[in-house]
Amino acid sequence: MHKKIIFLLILILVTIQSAHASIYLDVWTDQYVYHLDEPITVYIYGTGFGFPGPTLQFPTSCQVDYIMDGTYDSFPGLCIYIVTYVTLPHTWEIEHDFSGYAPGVGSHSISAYMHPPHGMFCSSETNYFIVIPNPDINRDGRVDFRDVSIFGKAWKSTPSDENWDSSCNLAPPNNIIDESDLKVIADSWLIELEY
Ligand SMILES: [Ca+2]
Repeated sequence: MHKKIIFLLILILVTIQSAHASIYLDVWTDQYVYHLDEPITVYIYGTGFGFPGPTLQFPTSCQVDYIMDGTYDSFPGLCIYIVTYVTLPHTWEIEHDFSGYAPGVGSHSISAYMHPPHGMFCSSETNYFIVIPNPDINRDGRVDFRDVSIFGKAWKSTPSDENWDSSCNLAPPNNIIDESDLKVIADSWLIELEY
């Protein structure tokens, strides 16, 4: 009888662990290509919570987060999303705050992270997005002659020149404002951007 109870306890523990181990987080961004400083919305889709059931509710809670380029900022409210009641599976939508970590031009990785206890047996997808230079130099939401006017003042300058303007260095890393930078503007001529 005693052995039977121990067996049942072990069975319950194994079942709980198996259920936890099935938690899976898929993560992606609302766009694949961003201009520099453009807002990023992160989506995290959680499945397989199992125990304690398909609905997560108070006092049980979980904390889901994302890690960009391996950089995790735990500052409260920056990119942490605490859930006390949700029907699962569920998609979390989180705005990326650039004051924590501003991704520069290039390719970036993003993965999801769920804090313990639910995250103890959690696995996450890693996804990617790219950031390209922003030809909207004056950030007024439109690539037009106003940007070309600013660009013209920095023409053929290098970082040691007085008229150097890093916001015109659109095709790094050559560090001279030249035809390659002008091509970035030309390729985006009259496009409209939201910030
Ligand atoms: Ca502009």
